[in-house]
Amino acid sequence: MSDSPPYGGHIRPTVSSKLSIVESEFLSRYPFFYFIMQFVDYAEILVKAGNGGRGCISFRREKYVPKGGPDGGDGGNGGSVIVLVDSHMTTLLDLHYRRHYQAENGEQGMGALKHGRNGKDIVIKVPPGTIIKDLDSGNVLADITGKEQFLTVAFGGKGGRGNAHFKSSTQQAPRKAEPGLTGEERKLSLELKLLADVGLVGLPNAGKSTLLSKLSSARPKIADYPFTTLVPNLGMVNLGEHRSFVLADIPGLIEGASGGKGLGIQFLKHIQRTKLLLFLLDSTSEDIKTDYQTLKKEIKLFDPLLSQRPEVVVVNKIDLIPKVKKIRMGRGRVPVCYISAMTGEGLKELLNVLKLELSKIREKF
Ligand SMILES: Nc1nc2c(ncn2[C@@H]2O[C@H](COP(=O)(O)OP(=O)(O)OP(=O)(O)O)[C@@H](O)[C@H]2O)c(=O)[nH]1
Ligand SMILES: [Mg+2]
Repeated sequence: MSDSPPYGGHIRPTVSSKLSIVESEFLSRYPFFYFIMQFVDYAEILVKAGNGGRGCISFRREKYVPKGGPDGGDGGNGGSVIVLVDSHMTTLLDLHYRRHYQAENGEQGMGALKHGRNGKDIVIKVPPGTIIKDLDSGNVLADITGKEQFLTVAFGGKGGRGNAHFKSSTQQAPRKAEPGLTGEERKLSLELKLLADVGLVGLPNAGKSTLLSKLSSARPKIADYPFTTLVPNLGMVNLGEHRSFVLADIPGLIEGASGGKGLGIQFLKHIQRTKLLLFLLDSTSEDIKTDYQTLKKEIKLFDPLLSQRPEVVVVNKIDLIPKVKKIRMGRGRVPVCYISAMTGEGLKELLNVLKLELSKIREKF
């Protein structure tokens, strides 16, 4: 549980209008894909820092100052490429459309000891939870999680020294200056794994998005058909006493999701970093225990560690059944709540359980 989470209220992926003609045509034919394209969680980019400007060879020439000596200034430094976290972003969509980032070169040094202008840095904004990897070495350079975190991914080349630096007792008129150094160039991959405290897991139509909309100011699409949610949604849930947590709603899972059925398990990585999983079950289903086992199985196949995460089981839609039948989970160790996300029944109790479970986790780590 974070006292000051990196998100503010309701967060939605941004939509870019920069589509190519082919993409626009494709999307007009298959509008379904438009929703998916709004959310991009992987991108590969090429970054190139600016080169340093060369140092200048120049001599002071002034009336009444014979043999004025060397006065060549230094070249400016090349600009660097910096990755900066932007807590308002939730997708790498912008990087999907722009793949090359080149910072400015430094300017050459000039006479009269004038330093060349430094090249401007270029800043690439990414959402919190972005993992940056160097594609050539395979090394992870950073896992950007904080609010104001930044990382220089390619350093600009240093400007060369002008001939004024090379004057010595034996060399009074040096005809030597340094060239600027070349800026770093890197191929990077950026992978987004959203940061949320609690992850909602459920079969399609269980009411995950309804629950998110009731607990936070997020307004995900809700409808009476499976796979309404096509991309993850985040919302901030207020627990009072200056406490809050980020809840993630991801597309529904079905049996065989790990083998690619439905929308597959590609979105599970966005709840991989949560502290707690909230299993949402539909009380009108034939067998809610089987539903729960199906979900657990798919999660385990995706990541065995994720299936061991602390959990809370929530039985939803109790307004639709005449009598609530209590169930036990994990030999009674897993808390079970009974709610109606639609009418709001049981939501207060659920928040209390979540508050308690999150504080237990915080004590542990
Ligand atoms: N009666 C009743 N209906 C509910 C309740 N919660 C959700 N619903 C309805 O169930 C349907 C599915 O709700 P969603 O919130 O879209 O379900 P979801 O789990 O997000 O579904 P996917 O995004 O497709 O995985 C909608 O018609 C909701 O109005 C509830 O507590 N009671
Ligand atoms: Mg949904």
